[in-house]
Amino acid sequence: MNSPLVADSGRVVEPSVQQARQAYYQRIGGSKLAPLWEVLSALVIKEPKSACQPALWHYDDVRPYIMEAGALITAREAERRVLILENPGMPGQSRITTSLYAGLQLILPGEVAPSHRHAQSALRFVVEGSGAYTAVDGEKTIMEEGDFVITPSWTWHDHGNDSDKPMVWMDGLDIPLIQALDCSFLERYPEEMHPQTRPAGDALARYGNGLLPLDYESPRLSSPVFNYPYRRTREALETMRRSQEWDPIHGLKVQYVNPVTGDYAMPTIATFMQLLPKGFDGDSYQSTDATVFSIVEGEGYSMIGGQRYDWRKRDVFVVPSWVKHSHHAPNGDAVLFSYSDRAVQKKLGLWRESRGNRQ
Ligand code: GTQ
Repeated sequence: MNSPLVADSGRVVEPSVQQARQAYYQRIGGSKLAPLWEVLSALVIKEPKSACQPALWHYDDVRPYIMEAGALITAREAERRVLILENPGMPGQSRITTSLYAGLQLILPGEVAPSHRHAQSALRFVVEGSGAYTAVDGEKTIMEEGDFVITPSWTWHDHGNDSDKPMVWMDGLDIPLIQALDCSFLERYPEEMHPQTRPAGDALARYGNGLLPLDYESPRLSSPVFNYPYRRTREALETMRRSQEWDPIHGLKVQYVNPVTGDYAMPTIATFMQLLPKGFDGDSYQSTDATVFSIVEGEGYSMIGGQRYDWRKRDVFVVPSWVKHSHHAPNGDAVLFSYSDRAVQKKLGLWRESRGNRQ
């Protein structure tokens, strides 16, 4: 206990000793040094305690602002016309959790968001509209509500809308993670659109049918399937529900996988879809991966850190790391898409969960 590296936390320190220490800190500060014992208890903590706060965005509240942006700036001018979903615990930091970014992107009919590529991986989760596209390395995919679309790290991508209605999707990117690692690169394609080199639907046919081309080896860590259509996911859940095997916390929950490796579909972001049947009254749960939820169907509420958050179709909410929460769908079936940095935490052997009792 008398080791010089143990701080006198909670104990009275003689003013003369305190003064001597402060003077010492000043002196070593000049040599770019600092005493660990003054900060250790804030650095290595007993359990996660995040600046990230629980938060919810009702789509009905946000949509008018998104449409207003459509009148103020073009997709071309903005490069990406997106309203960032900023966590209220980390204002100005362009993040929804400590490691992940979320935004709502608008593409109006006839618009194109020009082609670029970057180190950051992105997911698109379609919230409203039908028929707009994302092109990834020369292959277009037409997007529908509930589709989960990937633009892997360092792949060329542009977005466009050939339909006659606005399209809004949620962007999920690992921007804060790449920021922490200082490994961001960006390149703009010399033309607005990357040339189309493969027919639409090629990747899904090739890699998304429980088949792979003979001796296939993937050129990248991300799934070669870059659109996981909601129609298929929903159909799978509907068939699976017939066995009536409900998890008391998650309902019926699936994870999107890379068919080549069986790992999560993206190297840094884990993605999930879950069905809560009418009357679902979930048990409490906590995990180390702060999670962003987007409601695809239905309505209900979640208890997060003892507070109730009511949600309905198209709303977004976030649960911080290690905060106890539970999901409830008293009035009808609900379907929730979610994403988190679990893919990273698991690779590093850090991920933990605790299946608790009712809150
Ligand atoms: O579509 O490439 O919301 O680069 C933020 C950064 C979307 C995109 C965002 C991006 C993109």
